[in-house]
Amino acid sequence: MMMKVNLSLLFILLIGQLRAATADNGPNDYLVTEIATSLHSPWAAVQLPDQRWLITEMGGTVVTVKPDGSMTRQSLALQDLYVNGQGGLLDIALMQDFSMSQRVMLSYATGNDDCNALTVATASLSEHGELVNIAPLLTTSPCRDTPAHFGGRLAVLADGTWLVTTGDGFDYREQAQRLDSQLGKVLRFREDGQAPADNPFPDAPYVYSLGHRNPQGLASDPHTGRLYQQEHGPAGGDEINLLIAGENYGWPVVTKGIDYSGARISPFEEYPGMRDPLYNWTPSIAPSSMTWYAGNAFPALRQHLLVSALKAKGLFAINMSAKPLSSRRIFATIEQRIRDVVADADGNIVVLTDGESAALLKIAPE
Ligand SMILES: [Ca+2]
Repeated sequence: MMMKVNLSLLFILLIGQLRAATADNGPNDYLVTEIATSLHSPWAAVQLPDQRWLITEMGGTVVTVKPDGSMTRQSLALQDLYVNGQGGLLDIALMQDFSMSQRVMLSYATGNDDCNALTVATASLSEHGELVNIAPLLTTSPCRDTPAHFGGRLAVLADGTWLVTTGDGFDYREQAQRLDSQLGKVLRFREDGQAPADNPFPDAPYVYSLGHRNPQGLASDPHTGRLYQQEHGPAGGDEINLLIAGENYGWPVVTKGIDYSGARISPFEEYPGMRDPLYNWTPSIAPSSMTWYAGNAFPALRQHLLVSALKAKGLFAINMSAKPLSSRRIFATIEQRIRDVVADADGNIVVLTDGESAALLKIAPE
């Protein structure tokens, strides 16, 4: 009798563990289909209300994919576009009033090998499906002479103002701490390119936060309005931060990563007045993009941040209502460098792979 009770108990415990394991690893029953292939070094994808996709390619082209799968490619008239290394056409995002205005925001590198920067511009989608009336709004200063660490991620806030992340230019890490430089910052600007009057630093009107290395993820929880930012660390020290106006996120004074040479960048893993990351990946996964998942297709992923990774080749999920936070790989059969992650109108998860012959993939429940 005693034996039987123990076995039943063991059985219940085992089932409980199996369920926990399934829930932990994320959805197991999913189907991956191709929305588009033969994309050339794509950087970002956005779905329009009419279900078309717009995909930026770093060389300065935008691919439009219709629901029937047909593709067109347009070379954008981007004045002074700088294509080299990590530079090129980067992000695209829809204006809040896109349904009426058909306007989008773009980010791209401008300049040349000796003096380059990040530029943000607006454009309009014509009735022929082409991006026209491209109007630059702002260009970061000072310029740098490296083809690396441009940041470039755009996000619109509930009040209609915009954020753009800027990188430290790789060789200019000290400037991430200086308010007279726009390198290594998150900048906030109005749709007309002006600085909002309520930005935190009167002497640096566009700066929203400082102390960043190469941030390429921005996401917000629509219910709480909390903003999350993600950035590439050096060797280790990739971060997710709770983004708050006026805060200093530490780079390069504080980092949990080390330099590629193996040298310590900083003796400090924390420092007074500098905000710790919510989550840190060491070793690095190279986080390229991030979205807050609120869709219905994968209920187990609601309240999660989904993070795409280049180096770690895949997709990660962070349950933002768990304590402590932990990151886990999801959809493990996707073993490719991922450049962007978004959800479509049905809550399916859509990822953009990286490289010269890349694809836009839809992950749907099976
Ligand atoms: Ca930091």
